[in-house]
Amino acid sequence: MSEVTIKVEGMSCGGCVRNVTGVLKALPGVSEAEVSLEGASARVNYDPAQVTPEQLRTAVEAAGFDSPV
Ligand code: 9UX
Repeated sequence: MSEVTIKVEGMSCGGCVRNVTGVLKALPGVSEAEVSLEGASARVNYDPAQVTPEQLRTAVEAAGFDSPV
């Protein structure tokens, strides 16, 4: 299991935090996701054999937020 923190920009309220959390946790290989509104970021525990940080960022962006490297 690995841990990474990715940027998540464009969140405005707790609903966004829940949505991003759900999007991340729905990905195969993601065991935990803690999203911070104030920090504009997400700390994710994941299995690197199943998912990459790049795919985490892509999923966040598909949900309508920005996740720059
Ligand atoms: Mo809050 Mo976010 O009303 O997608 S849920 S701004």
